[in-house]
Amino acid sequence: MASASHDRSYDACRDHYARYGVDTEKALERLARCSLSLHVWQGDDVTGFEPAKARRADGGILATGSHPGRARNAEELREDLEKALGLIPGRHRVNLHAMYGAFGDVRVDRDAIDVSHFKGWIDWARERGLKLDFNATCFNHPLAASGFTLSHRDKEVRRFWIEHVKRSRRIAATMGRELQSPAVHNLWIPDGSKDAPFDRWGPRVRLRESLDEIFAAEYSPTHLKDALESKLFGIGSESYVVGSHEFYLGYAQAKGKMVCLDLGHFHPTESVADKISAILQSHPELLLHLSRPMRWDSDHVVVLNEDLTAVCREAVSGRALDRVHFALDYFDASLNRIGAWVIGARAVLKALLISLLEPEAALREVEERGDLFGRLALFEEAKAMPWASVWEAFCARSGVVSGADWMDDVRAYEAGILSRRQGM
Ligand code: RNT
Ligand code: ZN
Repeated sequence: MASASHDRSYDACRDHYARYGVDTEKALERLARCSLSLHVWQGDDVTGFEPAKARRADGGILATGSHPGRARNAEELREDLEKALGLIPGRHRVNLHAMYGAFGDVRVDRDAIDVSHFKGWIDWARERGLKLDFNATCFNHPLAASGFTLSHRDKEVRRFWIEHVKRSRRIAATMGRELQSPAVHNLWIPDGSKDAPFDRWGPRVRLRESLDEIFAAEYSPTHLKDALESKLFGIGSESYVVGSHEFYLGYAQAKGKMVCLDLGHFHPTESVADKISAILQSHPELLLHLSRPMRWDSDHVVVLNEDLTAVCREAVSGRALDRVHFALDYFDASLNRIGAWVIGARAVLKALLISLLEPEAALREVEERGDLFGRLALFEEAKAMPWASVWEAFCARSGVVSGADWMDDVRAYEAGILSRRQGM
């Protein structure tokens, strides 16, 4: 009975959209091909699995909150990811950091990691038909405590991190080859200073040289895609960030790499959405880190808001969905972590769907005629179009619980599994 009334509401909304020249079936078909990269670090508060490691803010990254149930090892993290992925319609990727290897009780420092430490993840991904992305971890480590890594003035510290990133890229390329889908390797480093430096040049010269060394190893683009993530400021790098947006934009363009735009890494009034059509004029592809800044780069759980929809609309209206990689990047330890994944991922998919359902032809037509009233009116009408019924259909067809019923699943998992995890 529920599904009959469900279908009726979908049929009605399909007709509604058809009046604006929008084909809901096409939108659903396109949405099903959008893969998000789900970040493992929401599941364990960006801690990682290196032995005997305290939670440190080196590099300015630290999740706040103390909700019980954090994943303490790879088995728990994978179990949690499976739960979350089961509540997210579509086929998605999993995004790892180097600190999530299986290191056992042995101390394997970051300059000694190799693909053997990630075999468990690759096997797991293969069994479940998932694809992987990867990140070097240049924070949460004593050699990052000074606030400098690849741009450190000490050659030995630079050597350590160069080796780490080289190894991370090699691991990523192996993942891409084994799972037959290029892994995106994203590089974010915390380098910068709390107070105003005299020399803004030296660290940037050293970063460029370190990157040149790192990227000297070439991999097939069918195995690996490199991205570089800038930041405006961070905890401990309030006044100067070596890898600024301009730095990486120029470097990436010169070297054929992608830039990564994190929604929390720009001035609060700056539109990341507006950058997409600008950057994609001269860059083939782009990585997005979907996050929700709250006054600053706070990494709150992504929700369906105007910023998110604006970014998705740019990728859709520019026919650039195949050129933009959508990765989630936030970490909130104050609430159920599986819920945090699902809320964020569903929000992005909804924003993509809303964008795919926009009355594009009508909007283009009024804009081309210079009908400014018509354009504004259509924008407003579009906001109230019945996309929710199409979303319900998407969930139903993907075999995923729709509406708010998925909340019950998360609560049952919390009661049955998460609550048993002691000793955080
Ligand atoms: C930090 C960057 C970076 C990290 C993750 C863990 O400001 O956003 O992307 O959040 O790599
Ligand atoms: Zn990020």
